[in-house]
Amino acid sequence: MVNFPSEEEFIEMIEKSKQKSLAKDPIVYIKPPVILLGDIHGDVESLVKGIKLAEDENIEQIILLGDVIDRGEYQIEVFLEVLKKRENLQIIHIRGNHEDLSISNRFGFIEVIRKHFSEKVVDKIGEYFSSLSVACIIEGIAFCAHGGFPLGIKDLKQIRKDGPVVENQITREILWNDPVEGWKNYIEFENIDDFGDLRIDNPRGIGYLFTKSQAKKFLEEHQLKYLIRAHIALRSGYIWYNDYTLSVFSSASGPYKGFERAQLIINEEGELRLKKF
Ligand SMILES: [Mn+2]
Repeated sequence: MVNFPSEEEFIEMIEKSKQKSLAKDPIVYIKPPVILLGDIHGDVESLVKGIKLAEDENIEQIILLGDVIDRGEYQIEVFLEVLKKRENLQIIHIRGNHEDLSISNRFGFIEVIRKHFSEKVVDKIGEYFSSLSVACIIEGIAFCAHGGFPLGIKDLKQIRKDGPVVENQITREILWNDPVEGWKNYIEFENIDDFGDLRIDNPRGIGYLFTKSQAKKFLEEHQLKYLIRAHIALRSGYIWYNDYTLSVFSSASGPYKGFERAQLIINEEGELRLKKF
């Protein structure tokens, strides 16, 4: 347990980090090298270790693919660590479906915040969530987001940031969509590779499922090769669903004890390397 900051200090830290995010567009465009981490879900050790590995590799840009909070044992600690590291490192914190007051109110984070701090901090956290970019494009290489891409989107300029509770349909899809392969053990599909233009509701209740061919089409339209996302708990730390879609998971304690967390390194040449840690 770390010493928590005072309410005033905490609000100031969140505000500073929020200002950094506000300066960024809804989609952040970068060039490699970069290191990416998937869901952290309150596992402070995985966060610290994942960032340390980036520093060891001399890679300055770090993408957190969202869901840093909720579920795990160290909610405030993880959030503080993200804020602190963002002061000096180039950390792009992409919004996950848990970076939303309605979700984090149900899965642990806001409850523990309320034990230690007032409603002012909760409001400030909501502002921080709203400030976050929702996707990152590694130029010529990958579309990175927590869940996926919005089905049927014509122009990426339609992608916007959203409020403390995500309500925009496009943003909801980016934060919640899943590859259909991730659900194939749970639901029966006639043809997993191609639904055509059918919209299959995500069994999570928000967003849709997308197929390999839909991912391929989206990536080709934007001259990208890979969709890199998180959002699904993976015992193996990562999984390639097909040639285009990769999921990374970086939490290994609390509800995910025993999981093999992973991170993705993309070097200057745009080559992908997955590393368990
Ligand atoms: Mn998620």
